[in-house]
Amino acid sequence: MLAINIFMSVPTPVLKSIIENDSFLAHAHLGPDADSIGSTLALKLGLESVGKVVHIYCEDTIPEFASFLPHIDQFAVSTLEDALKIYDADIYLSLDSAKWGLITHHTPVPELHLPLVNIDHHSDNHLDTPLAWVDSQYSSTAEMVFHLLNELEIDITPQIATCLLFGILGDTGAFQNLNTDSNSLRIAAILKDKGGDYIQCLIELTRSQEFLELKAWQPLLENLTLSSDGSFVYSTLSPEEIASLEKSPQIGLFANAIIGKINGTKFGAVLAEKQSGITKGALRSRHPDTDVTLIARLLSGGGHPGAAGFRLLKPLKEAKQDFLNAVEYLQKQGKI
Ligand SMILES: [Mn+2]
Repeated sequence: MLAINIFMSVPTPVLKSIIENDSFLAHAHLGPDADSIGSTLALKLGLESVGKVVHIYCEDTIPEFASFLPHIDQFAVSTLEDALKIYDADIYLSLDSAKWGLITHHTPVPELHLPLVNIDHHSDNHLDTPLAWVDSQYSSTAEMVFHLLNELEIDITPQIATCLLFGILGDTGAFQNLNTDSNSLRIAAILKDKGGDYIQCLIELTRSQEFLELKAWQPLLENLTLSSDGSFVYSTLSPEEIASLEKSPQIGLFANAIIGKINGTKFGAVLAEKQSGITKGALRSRHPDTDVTLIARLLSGGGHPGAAGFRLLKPLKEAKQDFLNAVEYLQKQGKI
């Protein structure tokens, strides 16, 4: 069907378990994102088009930004425990979820009593099952579901295409994250050709900032400081500044939008003391050569080379000094 080189590699046991069974139970993970929602919904719509039954649920509420997706109301709000009692399925499908802590808030995790199929693109996936397809070469679980539907010879309708595009655009940051590769770009093109609503996905994911959130960035922009050598920027937000705002800003959103995007710099940071005596920091690099996890680790944090964070049990002023000391230490070693 596809005259392009797209490597398909759904393991046979996973494929067989889907072909040979009729009913499935699947979740969107806690704090559901575009990839989790889009890939789960696309797989449901695809499998139902060939006569299978797929129940989908989430322990958290599905966020507003996904409300435009076709059949989004099919997600039940339920705990894993209740979903297992209510829905009598042959197979439990786990998508985009590296651990049980992303599937249920509750411990201990209830016994499944049905086979678990685990499809995920996180390299640190810990779900234990022989029916696993875990491969971090894929940008998103939505990209994996695209291959799965193709191998099952299921027609990708415009509705399915929209759900998959939503997942790919979500996890690649609209093709700006480093996980964007030629396959994710090619598949997105195919999904757009199949009638996927690319523009609506873009609007929901990249053009829907809350007005009050942006207004709350005012002190963060005011406090934005360029380092003396010009190689990085940082900004801060004090408890007093937060108290003067209508809304407390999400520093991750500010970091994504501003902090790793300043001309001439290598990276940036934002530090905020939202709770008295606790300072959280978000780090973003501007170029793949700069690994901000090096800074995060010195501040007992972690993350990805392009985006990392830390949490210090210190007031802002001290935390800022720790951050500047960590940067200076790494700069002297030539590491950043
Ligand atoms: Mn994902």
